[in-house]
Order: sequence, then structure tokens, then C-alpha cells
Amino acid sequence: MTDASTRTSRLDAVIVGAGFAGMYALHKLRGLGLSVRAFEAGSGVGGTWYWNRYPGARCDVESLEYSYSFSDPLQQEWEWPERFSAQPDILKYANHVADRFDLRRDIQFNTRVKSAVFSRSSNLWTVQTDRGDVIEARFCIMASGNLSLPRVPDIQGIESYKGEWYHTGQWPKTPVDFTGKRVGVIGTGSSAIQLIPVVAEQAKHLTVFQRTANFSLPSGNEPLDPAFVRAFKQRYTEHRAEADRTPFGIAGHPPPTKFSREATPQEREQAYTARWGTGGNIAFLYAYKDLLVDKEANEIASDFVRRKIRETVKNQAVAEDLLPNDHYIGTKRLCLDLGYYETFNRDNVSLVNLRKAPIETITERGLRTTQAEHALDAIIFATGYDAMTGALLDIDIRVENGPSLRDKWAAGPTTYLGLLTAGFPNLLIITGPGSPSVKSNMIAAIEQHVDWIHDLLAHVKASGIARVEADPQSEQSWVSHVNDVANSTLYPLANSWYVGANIPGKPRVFMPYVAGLDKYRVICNDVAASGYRGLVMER
Ligand code: FAD
Ligand code: N01
Repeated sequence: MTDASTRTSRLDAVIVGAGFAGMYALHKLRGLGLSVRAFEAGSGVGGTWYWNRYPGARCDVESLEYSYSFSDPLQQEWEWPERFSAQPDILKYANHVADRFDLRRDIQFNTRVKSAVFSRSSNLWTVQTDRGDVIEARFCIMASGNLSLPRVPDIQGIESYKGEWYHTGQWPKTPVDFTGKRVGVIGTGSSAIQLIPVVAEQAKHLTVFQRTANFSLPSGNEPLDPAFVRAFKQRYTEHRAEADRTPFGIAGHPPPTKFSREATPQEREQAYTARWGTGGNIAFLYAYKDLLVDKEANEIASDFVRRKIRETVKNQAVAEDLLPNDHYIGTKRLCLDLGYYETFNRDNVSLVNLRKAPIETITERGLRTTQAEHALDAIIFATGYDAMTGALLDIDIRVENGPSLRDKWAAGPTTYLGLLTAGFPNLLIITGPGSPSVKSNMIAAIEQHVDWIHDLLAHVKASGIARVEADPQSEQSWVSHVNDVANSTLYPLANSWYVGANIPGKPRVFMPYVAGLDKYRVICNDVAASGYRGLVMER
């Protein structure tokens, strides 16, 4: 593996991050004849899939969809082994893409960008890294990820703990063997729900510390049938075009035609039963048009899943603790699992309901709640991320003699289209707050963003423009629109990372744009066709 370790001091564009966003941005911007370099904190490509090596990690959007569409030869030649592929296979794919498009020569690994300061007199960003690089660049492209800053909660006593501890988003490269160990998992989000069944198979005893019960559906994962894949690939291009016209960037699920109230109880039962276990959270949420906007409709779907939990978990006291009752189904990321609820039927697994017995402290030997001390050889923090804004605000981004991005976003992030933020010229954000990103197939969202940024930079180059930034009024209108759309749904009601509720002190702002990737794409195309309405450009 070669590493672009020579330090160029002047570039057209710096890209922060070499996950799926940074890799594609590098590929596309090279095509404009720009000098570009990506800086990546990890030692390899893949982003999420480089860091999340925890047992059980896999995608929840089917692999034939959760993959790049920009190159037909790539999508034709790549063979996914499973419907929802596991992390090692997704990382293999990322490495294949890096090799196939010769990306590594312009990626500097093991390098964290610490600051980026824009000068309005030179129209250049000065970017500094933790390895002492100082780079001047006209454009700064933030591909730093919105689930890339792992968060270990401030639980007192952690420094005194004598056992091993891990965070799912910073998993060691060498597999961890939990055989014969007493393991504790803190959290029951998507990461935990994937990890728990696998670790339970190994550990002597697994204790799951749950603060908020979550909804999960059986994924129905299975090896991909070669005949199915052959047929799928024959119409890959049409399939991707169809996906572009859907809210989630995923084709193959007919959009709902009925409201829940228009169906009889028997019809609803049939609809949810047909979707249970067939895989895909989209299929489930697509049962009726109003599932994510109408409380009553949602409650019926939520109740269906609660019944399934009661039927699956033998110990009814444990089942009751596992019943989600603090949010509407789908308003937090709807998890997919492989035997999550079944795992609680194992003799070596126990559940601690932290609502009844909150954590008091981590001790030398394990973890103490208000009711008991749990001796643990290992603790796994499946406690999530400082999402959407964390990685961006971790970098000191500022304009010379002006406020920093941290100052500007102190009350919550504001952007135009999720792509630019007023007052920070020549800064482009991929999957930023105010974009559909996490509410869609993220690779589809990434491709749409990068293509739009590519076209903007082509326009800037052709027109001799030195500085491009969002107009503050247009940004304000976009923020209001994002809020209006969110407030017409049930999403903002949940205490999720979509509103920053998982980080104490983070302003409560609903960050994703939930009108759908299809509608968003039309808006972005329209902005470009209008000569970039809402952007201020200076020569
Ligand atoms: P990332 O993959 O997060 O890459 C960002 C990169 O930037 C990282 O490698 C990071 O090291 C680097 N970086 C950040 N800050 C700096 C800095 N200051 N200096 C240098 N480097 C920096 N989405 C889906 O649509 N479907 C799924 O099935 C799905 N599954 C997921 C499973 C897990 C476990 C997680 C955590 C997320 C999942 N997601 C999924 C969301 C996933 O993050 C995106 O799909 C996608 O991989 C994001 O790509 P990215 O390049 O934007 O960001
Ligand atoms: O993180 P999360 P995640 N004490 O924030 C708990 C994507 N993803 O890594 O709900 C006790 O969802 C917290 O409890 P509560 C996907 O987009 C996808 O699991 O805050 N518990 C919660 O249970 C996902 O949404 C896949 O009360 C504490 C958990 O930790 C996103 O990444 C797989 C706590 C955190 O859940 C993040 O998922 C994995 C504390 N102090 C990830 N602090 C796929 O399947 C936090 N918790 C594709």
C-alpha cells in the first residue's frame, strides 16, 4: 500500500476523510484537472467500515444498493456475498475501489486535519494537520463523515477500571476474543443490536445495559443467489435510475398507496406480517403513507413489533423491559438484526434496565448500578457518536478575523442545502446537516452531493470565480424549510442523535432533511440550473 506522504503546500482542493465520500470526491475532482489531496486519520480507506470492525457489523441497506453507481464496470464486476454484507466485505470493496481508481497516491493516511482557516484576501484555505503539514488550498471539501466521532459517555470511574474496554466505532484491527469472559455492553442502538448476538455466542456471560429500548426487525439476511444477481445486474442502470427517484435512494420497494386508517385491522396485520422478516426497514416503513406522520398509524405498527418481542422473548419480565415505549417506530434509526431478541433466551445473557437501576459508576472490577455491582472482564461501549456535526466541529474551522464554525453553530448547525454554510467561502460539506444523508442510502446521497459539488467547481473554474459562498438569506430559508418538513413528521419527537439528544448540552435541533433524496435532488439540480441561486460568487 503506497501512501501519498510527500507534503505539497499548494493545492486546488483538500478533502478531509477517505470514506466513501472522500474517495468519490477525490475521483471526481481529479476529473476536473484539479490538484487534490485527501487527508485521512485512519491508516486505510473505507471510513465507517475501516473503524467499525466490531463483531456483527454489517450494512442495513442491501449491498447491491449500498455501493457506488458511478461506474458500471465496477458494479458489474464486484460480487457481494450476502444481501446485507458484513464489514470485512464492505472494507474489501472500499479497498478495491481505491486500487481500481488509483486513489491511494493522493491520500495521506494516518493524518488528522486539525484546523482550516480561510483568508478573504488570498481566497485560500490554510489547512494544518497533526503531522505538521501546512497546505494552502482554494477549496476545502469536508468528507469527514457524520457518524465518525465516537462518543464514550462521561461515566465516572472509567479510569479506575482494570478490565479491557472498547468502543464499537474504534474497534481494534485484530479480532477480540471474548471466549470465557464476562462482558458488558452499554447501549442498545444499531451497533449494539448487531454485536450482542455475536458476542453472546462467545462470552461466558454477557450483560446488556439498556437505557432506552429500541425497535429492531429481523434482517432476513442470506447469501445472494447468483442467478438473482445476474438478473439484477442486467438491469443495474435502470435500477439505479429508479432508486434516484425514491425518497431513500433505494429501489424495489413500491411506495405506499394507502393510509393506515384506510385499511382494516386484518389488512394491517397482513401487511406487517408480510414485511416482518423479509428484510429491510424501508419495506416495513413503506406499509402505509402516514406511518411517520400520524401517531395513531405509527402506534399500530409499533404495537405489532412489541407483540413480536413478547412472542420471541420467553421470560416475560425481560420482554417487558425490551419493549420500546419512548419513541415512535422509525423516528430513530430502525434497526435490523440477526437474532437480537432471541439472544435474551440464552442462559448466559442478562439484561439490566438502566431506567430502573441507573449506572452509578465504573469500578475497578466492572460497573455498579444503583442496584448491584456487575463484575466484568470487558466493557463494550456501543454508545454512538457525536453525530452530524461532531467531526466538523472537531476541526478548528474559521475565517481569518472572523468567527469559527463552532461559534457560528453554537445554537445548532445552519447550512444552505446541507452543502455550504454562509460566511465560510469555498467550504463544501458532504452529507452535512440540512441534507438527506442519514435518512437515505448514504452512498446514493454521497454520490449526489459529490456530483453537485463537481458541477459547481466546474462552473467556478470555467467562470474564473475565486470565491463562492452561501447567501445568508438563502441559508435562513433553507433552514426554515428543513424545520418545516421535519415538524410535519414524528421525527423530531424522538430523543435521537438526529436532534443531538445523545450528547449532553448539544443544542436540540433536528438536523437531517427528511423530504426525501428524490425531492432534494430536484431542488439541487434546479439551483444549479438557475446559475446557482442562493450562492454569492466573486471573481
Ligand atoms: P465516513 O465513512 O465516516 O468517513 C469519514 C472519514 O473521515 C473517516 O475515515 C475519518 O477517519 C475521517 N476523518 C474525520 N475527521 C477527520 C479529520 N479531522 N482529519 C482526517 N480525517 C478525518 N449508511 C447507510 O446508508 N447504510 C448502512 O447500512 C449503514 N451502515 C452503517 C453502519 C455503521 C456501523 C455506521 C457507524 C454507519 C453506517 N451507515 C450506513 C452510515 C455510514 O456512515 C455511511 O453509509 C458512509 O459510510 C459514510 O461515508 P463518509 O465517507 O461520508 O463518512
Ligand atoms: O449509536 P446510537 P449506534 N448510558 O446512538 C446508549 C448507524 N449504524 O452506534 O437511547 C447508557 O444509535 C443509548 O441509549 P439512549 C445508524 O445510523 C448503522 O448504535 O441514548 N446508555 C443507545 O442505546 C445508527 O443510528 C448500523 O438512551 C447510553 C446507544 O447507547 C448510528 O450509526 C449499525 C449512554 C447508542 O445508540 C449510530 O448507532 C450501526 C449512557 N451514558 C450503526 N450513552 C446498521 O445496521 C449512550 N447510551 C447499518
